[in-house]
Amino acid sequence: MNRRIFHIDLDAFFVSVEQALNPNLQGKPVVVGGRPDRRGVVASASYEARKFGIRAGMPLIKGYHLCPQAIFIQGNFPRYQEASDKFMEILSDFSPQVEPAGLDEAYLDATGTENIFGPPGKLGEKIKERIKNELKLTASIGIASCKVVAKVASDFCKPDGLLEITPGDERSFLAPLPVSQLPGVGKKTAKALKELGITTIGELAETPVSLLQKYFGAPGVFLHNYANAIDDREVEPPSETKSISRETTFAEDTLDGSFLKATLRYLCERVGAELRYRNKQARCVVLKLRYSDFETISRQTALKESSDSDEVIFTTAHNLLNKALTEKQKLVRLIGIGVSHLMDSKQLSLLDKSVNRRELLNKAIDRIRKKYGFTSIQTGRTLPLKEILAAEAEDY
Ligand code: TTP
Ligand code: MG
Repeated sequence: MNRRIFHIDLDAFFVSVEQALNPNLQGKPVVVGGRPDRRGVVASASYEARKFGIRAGMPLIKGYHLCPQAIFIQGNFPRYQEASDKFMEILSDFSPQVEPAGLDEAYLDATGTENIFGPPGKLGEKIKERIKNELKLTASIGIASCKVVAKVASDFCKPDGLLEITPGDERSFLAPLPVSQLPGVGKKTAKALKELGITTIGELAETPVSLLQKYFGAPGVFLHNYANAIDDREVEPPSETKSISRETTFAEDTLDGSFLKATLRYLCERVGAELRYRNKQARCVVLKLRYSDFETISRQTALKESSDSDEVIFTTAHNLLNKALTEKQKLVRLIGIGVSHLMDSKQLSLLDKSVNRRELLNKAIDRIRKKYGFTSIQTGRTLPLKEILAAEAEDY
């Protein structure tokens, strides 16, 4: 049976979210990435800005030279995360087979849903309409019998497009397009292919697979298959998270106990926030250390009761750290913390007021961080990390 796979990608995502919130930005050249007099690159450019040649990944200053009248904005990641969550929720109303492929893109398998939603083109229109009404955003949708063709089709019909490739037409749709349109063909591969005299996907499809394998190794087989619209990858909804971890490598190896402790605290808070975001509790805490000679150890403790509390994770991890530091007196290059054996959060006992207060405090901190960024609020114990956090905030 012919599969009906959708690739849905939001148009000029970061910029469009800003435009939806601020109508003054609509219809104008807008760039999200930061102020042009600062170091940094363009994250997203409105289609009006693209007319001037501005592209994602370009230094902001170059964008400014191409279009000085463009409006440059810093951007606000939590807003994009929120829009992304709502986008995925809308898609999940149409099929249980939804695979997020990025913040603003997903595959959806609609095979066999005609009885409910009508033909694929109609379903595509419905999805676009809901995204438009509920998020004030436009999406482009490609529909085909396999992932790779659906993705090329959604790129091809941008912005605000809908393109269905009829079964049997896949190869002829791909053939005239430049090889750079094929997922997996970056600048380097496109250049190497050009040296072999291959510039279109059709030419790539005709090239013997043995030759592509000789030049590109195993990826050569994928290139050949994709160019011929051969792609049997399934749409795979994300599997249940089994563990959550955060780690950091130091600029300089260290044995400074208070610095290690503060870093550990920071990482535990990140892990705790992620647990609560996912409505999970953990039964096991794992500490990872890599020493300057690259020896790597991990030590773990099972918790008596499952928890999502920063405090519990940190206290457990700190005990593990102290033990590890007395075992070995070697400079530390990397520290990491993970939690595993996850289960869905249960209602905490109302009788245990101290647990409940901590829970409320963690929730309040999460809300502030969601709004203003993770580093907007620091507990006393991560204060020695001020410099690292400031650098991280700037990178963002
Ligand atoms: P894309 O879907 O590649 O780009 P886009 O949505 O801005 O534009 P379009 O799809 O219409 O071509 O990426 C989605 C978001 O990911 C984008 O809005 C910002 C972010 N992003 C970066 O931060 N840096 C990048 O280099 C790219 C390509 C995207
Ligand atoms: Mg996009």
